Amino acid sequence: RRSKSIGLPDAREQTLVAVKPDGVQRRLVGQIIQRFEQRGFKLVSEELLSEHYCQLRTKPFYPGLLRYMTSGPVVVMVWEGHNVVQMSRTMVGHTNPTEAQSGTIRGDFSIHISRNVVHASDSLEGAQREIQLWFQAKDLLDWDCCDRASTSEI
Ligand code: IDP
Repeated sequence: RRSKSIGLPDAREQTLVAVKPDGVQRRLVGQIIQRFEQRGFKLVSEELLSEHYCQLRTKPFYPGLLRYMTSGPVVVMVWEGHNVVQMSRTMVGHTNPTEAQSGTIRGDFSIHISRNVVHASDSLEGAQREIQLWFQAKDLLDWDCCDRASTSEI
């Protein structure tokens, strides 16, 4: 059953929040997002999903997949590091949560293939295509962790 909106007058007001470099480097992104979620704010962002999943458009589950993926906002990120494509897939786990091992994200947090909580690109080429789809080059930063930079450089 769909819940009724209580209709607060300014409930559609939007703001932009950024986690600044020290917040990112101190691994606080998750905790900061959690504060906004717990306070009751709603995360809103754009949808490019039909393009994202265009290779699956002939599959019988595609209409349902699009309905699922556009049912609310998604949080899209680019993570960087040695072997990150393959290792993210390992961390995310099998597409079907029934097959996903405990300890993987899908294995720990999901039970059905059509609600498997997270996406990670499946190849270097796929990652390149998806990153270009969601981000402009200017959105992607080349940065050194503060652990390695001397404070006099900042
Ligand atoms: P992946 O997400 O593990 O890379 P893909 O085969 O690329 O797997 O499928 C993309 C998404 O489509 C899956 O994560 C899942 O949400 C959905 N999906 C895949 N196969 C099925 C299916 O048989 N039924 C329902 N949804 C599916």
